[in-house]
Amino acid sequence: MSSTRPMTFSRTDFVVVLTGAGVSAESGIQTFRDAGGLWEEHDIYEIASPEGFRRDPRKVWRFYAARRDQAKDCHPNPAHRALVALEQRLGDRLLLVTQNVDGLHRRAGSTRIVEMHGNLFRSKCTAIGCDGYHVPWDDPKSHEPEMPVCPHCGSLARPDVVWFGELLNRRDLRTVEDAVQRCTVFVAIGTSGAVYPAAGLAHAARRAGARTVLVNKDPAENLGEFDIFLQGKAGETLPVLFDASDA
Ligand code: BJW
Repeated sequence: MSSTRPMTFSRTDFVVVLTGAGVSAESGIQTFRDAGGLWEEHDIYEIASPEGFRRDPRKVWRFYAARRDQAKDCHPNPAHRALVALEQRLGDRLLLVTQNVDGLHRRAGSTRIVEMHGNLFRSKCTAIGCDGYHVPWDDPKSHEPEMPVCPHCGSLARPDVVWFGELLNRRDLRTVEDAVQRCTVFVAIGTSGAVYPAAGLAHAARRAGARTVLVNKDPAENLGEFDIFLQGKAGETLPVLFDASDA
């Protein structure tokens, strides 16, 4: 976007960046709620809820196996790389919070990151007592079509992602909420602002005194929580916005 200027940060700024599916769109990964998005093709609660998984685990696994296949062939785009550059510039004065499960931020090189909705390339055991045992993606059984099992106890495994109605990892949520309380700048990128608790973070940050900025292709549902809205594609906007050379 030609009107975007590099953001300047002071030495005392602490920045929280929240990303959503729009950041990976230019890598070729489908978003959820855009035209042609995943929830247009699939019933959201049949796929992304524990009830849906109990009803038809094979169907849910087919969906996630296809997502894994798609994501592993995709590559980080200029938006992911701009956030790595921002981390190099700000160090521990940045926390990147992503709702994305595709792992592209880590593959780009971001390290100060919380994946609040989990990771597509991890599975976990569903058995009570074995709950949370991680089934590594490189375990041969997890390559079997559709229904991977726990190598520890043989029970059905499930994708290690957060579905509707499920609690987020308590430690991750605490890290995110603490960072939002002390941030001076909050930037949301490529997210529709439709899903909580992520959608509530802009409100919390602003109430705590932060400057709030939205970078998105379209107005988000929580647009009113932002002081500045930069409408555009993340891959075009972020390299300019986070360009350190002019700052
Ligand atoms: C571009 C672009 C480009 C495109 N450049 N931009 C408070 C109020 C009401 C309800 C609730 C509430 N608190 C909790 C709830 C219930 C529920 C919820 O939020 N429901 C809403 C639908 C109303 N939340 C939960 O259940 C959460 N759990 C929880 O809160 O537990 C406690 C609790 C439970 C029940 C009741 C109360 C409390 C868990 C939420 C888990 C979400 N899981 C998913 C699936 C993850 C696994 C997977 O990937 O399959 O997470 S759903 C899906 O949505 C996924 C995403 O991370 C998430 C957000 O989507 P995102 O990233 O915003 O994508 P899109 O597609 O929506 O938007 C993309 C945007 O990018 C668009 O705006 C485009 O314009 C833009 N874009 N290209 C820049 N190139």
